[in-house]
Amino acid sequence: MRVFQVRGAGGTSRLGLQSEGRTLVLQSAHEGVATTLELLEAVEARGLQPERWLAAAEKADRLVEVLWDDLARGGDLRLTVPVTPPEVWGAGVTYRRSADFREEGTGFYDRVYSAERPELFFKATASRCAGPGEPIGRRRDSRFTAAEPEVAIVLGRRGNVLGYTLANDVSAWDIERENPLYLPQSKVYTGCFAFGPTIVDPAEAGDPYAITLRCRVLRGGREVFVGEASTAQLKRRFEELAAWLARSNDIRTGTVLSTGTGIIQPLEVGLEEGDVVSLSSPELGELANPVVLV
Ligand code: DO4
Ligand code: MG
Repeated sequence: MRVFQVRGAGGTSRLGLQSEGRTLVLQSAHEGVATTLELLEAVEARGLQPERWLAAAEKADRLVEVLWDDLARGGDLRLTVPVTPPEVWGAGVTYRRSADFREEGTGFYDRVYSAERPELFFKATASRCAGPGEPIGRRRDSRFTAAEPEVAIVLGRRGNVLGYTLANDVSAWDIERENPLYLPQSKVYTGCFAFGPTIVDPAEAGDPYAITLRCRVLRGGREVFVGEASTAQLKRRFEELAAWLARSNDIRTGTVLSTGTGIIQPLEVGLEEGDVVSLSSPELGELANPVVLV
């Protein structure tokens, strides 16, 4: 099963589900569930079973079948973030390529790549997140900002993995390179994180270490960068990253942890206003976002 959220004219987010080839959108709350976060919380707090809830909601006429392509095109109902996250965190230097690119003789990046403790950083609040088609930001004081295409995991309150999604940990690399103490400013700002289009549950995702990702940067419709990676190249396990995040740190159901990039955009092709960053994965779907200056 995959879950997503849509937003209509009223601006509130509503739950949608993809199951057995059908795309369904919830019309009104059923058993206290109207959003993805409420669904995940009900699963964790009261043992709600999504398949049974779905069957009951259908019987109660709370769901309407729609076409995924209509949602993706964005009419009256358009896709938004697949969950409104209590917090978003990032893991860094989890792929050799990211360590090699970032390392400049400091030793920090190489050391964290092979250390027992991973790099984890606070990434975003819900208001800084973009869903499918929504704008991502390039800071006005950054000359080189890059897309960081990643697999993100959605967590339960014990750090358990509830699902997988595509993510873009958009980052101002020039600010990070100037001084590692500037990392929070390179990572956290308006429109710094995109994710979606859906959350794929572990049963449907298959082998989480065989997820492939492709990133294209389009400028005026022309492709100026394309890169690929696979979670087969990930140095750490998803559960390991989640367990470190949950150490001495209460996390809430629906917390998103983006697990690091294996795709490095070349320094000559930083993001510009009007670019579109398009991520795709046969396992996780497609996520495209236009770039705006913030
Ligand atoms: O160490 C800086 C951030 C690394 C990162 O975000 C990544 O490797 O994806
Ligand atoms: Mg990253």
